[in-house]
Amino acid sequence: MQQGNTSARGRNVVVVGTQWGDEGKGKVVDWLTDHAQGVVRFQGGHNAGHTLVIKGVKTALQLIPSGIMRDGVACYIGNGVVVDPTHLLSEIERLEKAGLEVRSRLYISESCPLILPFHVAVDKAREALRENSGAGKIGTTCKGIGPSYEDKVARRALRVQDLKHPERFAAKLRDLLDMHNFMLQGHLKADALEFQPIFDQAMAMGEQLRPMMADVGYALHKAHLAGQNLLFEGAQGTLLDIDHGTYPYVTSSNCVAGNAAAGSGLGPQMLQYILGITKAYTTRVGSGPFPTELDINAEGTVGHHLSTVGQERGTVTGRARRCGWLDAAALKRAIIINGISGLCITKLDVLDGLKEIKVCTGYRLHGEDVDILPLDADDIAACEPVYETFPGWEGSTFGLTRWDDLPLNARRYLERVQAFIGAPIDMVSTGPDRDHTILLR
Ligand code: 2SA
Ligand code: MG
Repeated sequence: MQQGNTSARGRNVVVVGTQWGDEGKGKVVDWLTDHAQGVVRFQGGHNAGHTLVIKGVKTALQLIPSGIMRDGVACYIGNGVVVDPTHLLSEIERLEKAGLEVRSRLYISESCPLILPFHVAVDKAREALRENSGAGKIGTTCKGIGPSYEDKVARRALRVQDLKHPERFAAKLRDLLDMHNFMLQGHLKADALEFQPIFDQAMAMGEQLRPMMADVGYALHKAHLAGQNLLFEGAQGTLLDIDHGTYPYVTSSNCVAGNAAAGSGLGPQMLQYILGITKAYTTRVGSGPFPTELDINAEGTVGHHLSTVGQERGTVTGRARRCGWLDAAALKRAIIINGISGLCITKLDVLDGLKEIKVCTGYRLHGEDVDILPLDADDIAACEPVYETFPGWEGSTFGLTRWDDLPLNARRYLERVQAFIGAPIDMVSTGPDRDHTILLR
């Protein structure tokens, strides 16, 4: 591979996770923002945790696009995002306290469905019910994401635009709350919520959010016509996608690149480069099948190494992430679904010091060889991974910025992964800081 100028810069770029989230998208989006005038979130909500390290200072963003960390970059929350106004305002205030200018360059689509307190109550009560009934939790972040998307699809959601119309808001809220209280008090065996505090709080927050409400699709269209570069920041990852992920152990939105258009209002023709972010190993937080999973608790094992050296804990919930080897057969599916133009491999330095490194290149499933992640979660759970084993490397890759400086075995490992998955590796991230980046194209 040769060092050069990545084609991920200088056009409209979509950044998506190719695994189960936490691939390091936040850092890469921040890095690419040098060449963008706008950053757009198009799905998910504050279940996301995008960690950025700038000059050694760590910031975790959940709902606000990572572009907010760069002066003058416009940040758009597209219609595909579910917005919890309480959380949004507290995230704005946190960033303002850190000295950032937020309100003048944050645009919130009027069409975003709201997350309201009863969505959170339903999310929590459902998880408890699943656990107690033996069905097993999904392991959601309990932020009300799923219940809010349910209301959207059922065409009864309260949206950001409703905050501008108190009477309309009140009427819709009464109906919606009645329905959720019926569920909460019925089979979810939880407490009902009261109308007035939810209404009063929503109206007060609506006043604060009003100057930021926007027609995001049209604003993006105009930004594009003006020659601006836009960056679309995916949240979660392909294997958590509501349609293409390990259903039902998924989130409730489409995390794949195709949704960057639908979830923002800019046409798909305007999206020129799809950058997939892939961690050099695999993690998953929450329940569901994970063929290459390793035990993270036994000291001295590879699983323990990945978990501790990689500091694998949920940014939002603090949960320990499950860890395992890179699953290239799953990656292959993610590359196809997203139409990946190029990949960025992150956290390569976490593999430093391992004697040998494995990559899953297929599975044995019910006595047969399979070369791509199956679609059915039960089949995935029954998959036995087939591994290729590589020798590890000596020395540290941490912070390296040149391909040629990587140890030979690290280069061989990446070249083999690239050949197997059939997509180019355009970037390698060797540490959390902006500068810890190797650029290949
Ligand atoms: P939800 O809350 O309905 O979206 O949960 C459904 C599934 O989606 C997973 N999920 C995530 N997986 C990885 N990272 C996420 N963001 C946080 C982070 C998570 C955290 O960056 O670390 O702090 O725990 C994220 N958000 C949702 C979730 O685990 C369920 O499997
Ligand atoms: Mg995360």
